Amino acid sequence: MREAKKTRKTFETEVEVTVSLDGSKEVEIETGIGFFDHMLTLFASHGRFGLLVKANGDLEVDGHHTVEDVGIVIGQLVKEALGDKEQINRYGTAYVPMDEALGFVSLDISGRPYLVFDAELTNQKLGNFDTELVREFLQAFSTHAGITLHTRVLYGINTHHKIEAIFKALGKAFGEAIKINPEIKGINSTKGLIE
Ligand SMILES: [Mn+2]
Repeated sequence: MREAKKTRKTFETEVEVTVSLDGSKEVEIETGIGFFDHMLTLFASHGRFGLLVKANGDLEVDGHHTVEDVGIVIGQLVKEALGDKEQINRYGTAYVPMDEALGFVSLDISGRPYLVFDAELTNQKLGNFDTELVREFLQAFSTHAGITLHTRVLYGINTHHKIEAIFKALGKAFGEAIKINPEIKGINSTKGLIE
């Protein structure tokens, strides 16, 4: 069963996360940042994996540490849960529309962290969430999971819709990439290893 959990505590945040790629599909997110909870719920639900997140961060400063640290821990646990990555598709790509906005994500569970982020988010704040933190989350997640992650909002007007399209596409692409494919013998790499 591909599952991992941990608690990470610093002077800025305390983050408790469980990632379950095969077992429970339960999703429960509580970070103190409503919009971020909404996005993580979309990510896990559309990725068809279980995700429990409880974060208690220094929101009196702003949401930065909380969002970044949740991204770090989810990334670390995804990497741990995937183990040697045997028989996974490895790649996932998705376009997802959200009303007038179109989001795109293409990712490779390559062991090589890289983020390409191309989205114009005009509204700077959604509730107590700073929209520039979308990039921070994806950077932390891709770095610690070892994922090459490209995302783009092709067009759109409403910032909430644009970000929602990104997170839904992230879920769909990730769900595809982690899926066990019986046609793949061993590791899906001509090198024979994905670190
Ligand atoms: Mn929404």
